[in-house]
Amino acid sequence: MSADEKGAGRVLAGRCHAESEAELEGFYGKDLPRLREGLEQLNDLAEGFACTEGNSDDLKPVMYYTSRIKSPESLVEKVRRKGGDGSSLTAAIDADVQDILGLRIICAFGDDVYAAVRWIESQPEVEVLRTKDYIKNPKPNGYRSYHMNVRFTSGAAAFLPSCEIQIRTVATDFWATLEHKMKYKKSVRNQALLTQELKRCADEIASVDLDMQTLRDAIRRA
Ligand code: 0O2
Repeated sequence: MSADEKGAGRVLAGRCHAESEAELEGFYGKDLPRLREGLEQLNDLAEGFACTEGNSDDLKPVMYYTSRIKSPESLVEKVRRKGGDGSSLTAAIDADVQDILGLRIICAFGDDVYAAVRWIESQPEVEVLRTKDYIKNPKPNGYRSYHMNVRFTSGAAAFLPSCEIQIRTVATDFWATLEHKMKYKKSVRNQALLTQELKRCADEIASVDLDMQTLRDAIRRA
């Protein structure tokens, strides 16, 4: 992962899963510039929420965010997984791949996650197609995150039927990063034990998140 700090006043933004420029250009070709512009529109959503008023006395609602254009390898794999045919942007759109562009917003506290969701829902150019609340309904492995599939009704990203936004706390992001690594390791020894330990950590992290939220609320009231 590479990280770059954007201009003054912007939140630290990382370009997650950044493939080599040549690889992206080779695969997406003439569509790459508009995908990049679309990614900026997603980044602007994160920036817009980060700049919401009323949080100046506190930790910022967005600690950082990352965004990415899906890597060719991952895109082709997903088209196949969804029963599609071909290896192109068009094939991915036809196969209903919804995360060709992805944004991940990382917040300090659980309440900020839901504030971000409400803020995104209120944006006039955003149509929310689907949400999945893996915070209220964690996956069996312990994964916690709020997912939104959105369509832009105007702007550079509007040519895509859907973009994916994941919003979660910094603690659960730390967990998801490690868990994701295990998923992609072909041969992991003691998989059952690791899975069990990851689940235990996920539950502890969720509990600490709640404690931190309670502490912040108490400090705010004091
Ligand atoms: P990758 O390798 O991250 O790109 P979809 O396949 O998106 O149409 P799905 O699978 O129902 O439909 O979507 P969901 O549940 O919203 O998950 C989408 C993405 O969330 C995944 O993308 C992961 O990035 C992340 N995610 C979901 N479940 C887990 C989990 O258990 N652990 C971790 N670490 N991440 C998870 P991809 O394309 O499946 O994978």
